[in-house]
Amino acid sequence: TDQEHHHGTLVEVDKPEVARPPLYSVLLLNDDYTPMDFVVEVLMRFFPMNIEKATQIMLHVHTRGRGVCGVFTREVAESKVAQVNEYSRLNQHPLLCTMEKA
Ligand code: TYC
Repeated sequence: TDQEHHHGTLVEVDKPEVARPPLYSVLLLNDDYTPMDFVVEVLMRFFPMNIEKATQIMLHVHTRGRGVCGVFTREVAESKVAQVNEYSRLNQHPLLCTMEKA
């Protein structure tokens, strides 16, 4: 913005702005087979939250089909998705995690 300097001179003064990285929502998808307690365990293990919050999100996904576990920068979101899907496969559950631009 223009500001009045001494001697009545106008000088340009810009507020330094910090770039905010694009954010991504990490989502859990519902399925008919993954046990509810496994979904709650996954939420607590990979998205630090208490059992009450994890149960609330699990029930939201169960009834609505999908739900947001958290919002992260792209690289963190990609890492969460990979870890959750690997952990689910390892435990032989079809639970799917994905991400989309927030
Ligand atoms: N629908 C599953 C059941 O009835 C529970 C479930 C909830 C599965 C959330 C996946 O992301 C999910 N056992």
